[in-house]
Amino acid sequence: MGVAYIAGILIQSHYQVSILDININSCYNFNEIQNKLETYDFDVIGITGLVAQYNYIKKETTYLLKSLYHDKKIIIGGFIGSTVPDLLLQKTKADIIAIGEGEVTIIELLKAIEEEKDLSSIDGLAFKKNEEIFFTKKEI
Ligand code: B12
Repeated sequence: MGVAYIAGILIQSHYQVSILDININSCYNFNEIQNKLETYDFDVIGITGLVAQYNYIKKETTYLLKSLYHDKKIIIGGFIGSTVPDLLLQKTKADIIAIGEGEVTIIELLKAIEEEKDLSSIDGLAFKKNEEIFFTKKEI
């Protein structure tokens, strides 16, 4: 449901959104994912998930995505983002983690990425700068 909220607010703000549902129990393999991604044109990749999906997100998804789209920012949100943000930044290829509710955060974040602005004034984020992990103020 989280991803639908995020997609809804993005569409309302005139962004284009494509959703690929790679639930852990579904039968996509990585060739199929790659084939599907090739049909999309995108600037930023958002991932959601639960902590139980950590290995899948860590080992496979972010490494595959970064190898294919090394210049695109990868943002992880959802319960996994809120629960283990520092671990995700250390062990996956994610660039930015959204912590807590994402509706306001995602709009501010995309604007900052577009304008190449610093992320420190956006609440509810964790991100890496020069290999150091920074947390911004919590989302209320
Ligand atoms: C509904 C629900 C379910 C549903 C639907 C799950 C789903 N995949 O959506 C069902 C019944 C299927 C389910 C199953 C399970 N669930 Co459940 N479920 C919930 C519940 C009650 C609500 C989740 C919800 O929809 N919230 C509303 C949405 C709008 O919020 P959201 O997803 O957090 O999204 C917001 C932010 O996180 C953020 N966001 C989300 N994604 C992204 C992405 C980006 C890029 C950005 C920027 C932001 C962002 O923005 C959104 C809007 O603010 C929560 C507990 C709770 N009270 O929150 C547990 C919960 C999420 N479930 C949990 C668990 C453990 C499970 C199961 C593993 C249980 C099991 N043993 O089988 C399975 C996993 C199924 C699966 N493969 O996903 C745990 C997760 C623990 C964790 N830290 O990861 C929770 C927190 C319960 C708990 N307290 O233990 N669950």
